Amino acid sequence: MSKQDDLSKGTPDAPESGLSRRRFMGAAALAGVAGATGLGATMMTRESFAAAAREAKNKIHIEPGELDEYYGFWSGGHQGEVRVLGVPSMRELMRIPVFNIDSATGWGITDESKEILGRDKLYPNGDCHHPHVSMEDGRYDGKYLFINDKANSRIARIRLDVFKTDKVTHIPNVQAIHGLRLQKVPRTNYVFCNAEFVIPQPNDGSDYSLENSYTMFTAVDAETMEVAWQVIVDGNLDNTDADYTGKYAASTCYNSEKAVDLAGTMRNDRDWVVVFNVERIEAAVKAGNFKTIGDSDVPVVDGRKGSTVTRYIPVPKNPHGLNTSPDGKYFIANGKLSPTVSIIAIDRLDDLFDDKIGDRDPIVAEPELGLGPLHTTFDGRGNAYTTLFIDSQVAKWNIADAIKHYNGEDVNYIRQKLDVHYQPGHNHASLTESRDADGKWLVVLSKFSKDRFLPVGPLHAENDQLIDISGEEMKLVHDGPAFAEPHDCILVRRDQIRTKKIWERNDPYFAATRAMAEKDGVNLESDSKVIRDGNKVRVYMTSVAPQFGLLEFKVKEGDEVTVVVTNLDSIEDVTHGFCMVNHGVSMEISPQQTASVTFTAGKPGVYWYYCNWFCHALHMEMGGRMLVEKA
Ligand code: CUK
Ligand code: CUA
Ligand code: CA
Repeated sequence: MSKQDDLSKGTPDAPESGLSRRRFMGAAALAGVAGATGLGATMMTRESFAAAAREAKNKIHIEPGELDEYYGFWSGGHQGEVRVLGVPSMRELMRIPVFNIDSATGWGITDESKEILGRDKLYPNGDCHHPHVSMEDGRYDGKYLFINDKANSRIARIRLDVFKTDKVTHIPNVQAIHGLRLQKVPRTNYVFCNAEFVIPQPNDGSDYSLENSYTMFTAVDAETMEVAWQVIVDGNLDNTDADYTGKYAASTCYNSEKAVDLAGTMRNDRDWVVVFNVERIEAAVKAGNFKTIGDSDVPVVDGRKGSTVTRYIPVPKNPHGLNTSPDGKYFIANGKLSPTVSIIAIDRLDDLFDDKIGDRDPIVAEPELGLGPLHTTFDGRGNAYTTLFIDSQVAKWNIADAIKHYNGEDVNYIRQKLDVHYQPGHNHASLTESRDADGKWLVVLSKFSKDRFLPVGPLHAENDQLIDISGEEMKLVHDGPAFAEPHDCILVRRDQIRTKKIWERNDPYFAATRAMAEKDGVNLESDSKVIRDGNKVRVYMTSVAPQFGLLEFKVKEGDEVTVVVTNLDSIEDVTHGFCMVNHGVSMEISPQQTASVTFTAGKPGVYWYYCNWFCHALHMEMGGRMLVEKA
């Protein structure tokens, strides 16, 4: 057994069986991929590993009552939400429902959330991958978090003052928004969205041929959340990132073949990175060089090969992640089926667009890292960290040395390879998408946990591992089980997020409900009353722990009942709930918040409503009765 194998068990005390599983996984994942790399990895002895791990573990122990240094925002994958963790403790702080329906807060149940989700398209599911925090001059400004929904071709925005989703945009003309990144400079004016699948244009059943099928790159205005423009591309689109000048964004394409079967998507030796010239696209839109499709009025610019607004840089087949280095110099495309990553010099892109250099000339290195490179992240000290899905490792490597090696110098650019458990997708270092990349912590999001946790049946947790990268060597310090399936996360310094402790009464989140109350002559801050309007009944009530403003109200069977609750408590943490028994109705009303929910009154009889957020010693007593009469 080699030292490398020995360490593959992760901790010195891990059972022997871990090794055979590990080998099995590696072999299974390898099937269909040829070639292997034998690049040298840093070796550690059992003793030095244990000592280093002990030292690093002390750093992640946050004493009870103490606060973490970073907010971590995790995507919830096909579970549809965003999760907030404290880093380095990895304690879960909050969940923010986005594309899912949430029983606790009433997301997807309340009138306010249905309005945001779009009443005509209330999908019960989502598939989010890429959470990103808005920026000002390449630094997180802590205003918004944006995230994609691959399942239903949407993007969402979360307000980071209240940690609530406030906008959802359905992207027209495309299917499956996957890659999502933000413009970094001068600020996040655009949210860039990659649509993954090619579809007929228009997709109305008149034509199913692949010749007329394509996909698009979409820019959404970050403030209005309206679609600004779209660009038709050749091939498909996977991941994307933007540069630090505001001029370029780049996306990987794994399906240049436009295939609809697995073998077909691997036919070409090279696919490409598409580079988008934002200025030229804006100019084309301004000059009217666009079309519209179907009933959408979004300007669609043609960016297929030969267009002036895009360039296609050939890279080894089926690339995946696309990451911009925090010094602003490089786009890095991760090889997936190739053991390499392609380093693209951003300062050569002007020449590429002016046709002064060839389409492969922006590539300044293609270092070989190991099997299945998926995503790369950075420490701000010139090193990059790339996940190797098939090898179940993170490779730490030096960018400058990789470029020297590419130019023929005899240097080793690999700094260390660390085993992770197992099959990592994304990895993400603290502040890495900004100029402030500080190289302290690395989160590796592993798809398989195998034997790392107590068994819970056939469905396993995933494993988000925390690694200390502040020193020369990477040190694994924490295993964090996660429910399906956080592709990606982002770590933001805690002082970059400024939250409200209680709601402000004039918050736009419930402005529409306030307008409705004003029309009914109701003062939300003081009134509890019932307004009948044909078969619609609006029930307004206040809540002050431990009482609702109304102990009972009467409606008729089949009435459309809207209950509006305003929480007049202004003490931090005193959140009330409103749950109407046997009506599928539940919602959160936090201090100084107004929330409303609409439902159909059931069969005649008595129905209790109660507060379902624990608010007071007499919380159990906080309730009332809806009396439903015969219609
Ligand atoms: S993708 Cu999932 S591991 Cu959607 Cu960012 Cu690479
Ligand atoms: Cu109000 Cu519990
Ligand atoms: Ca391909």
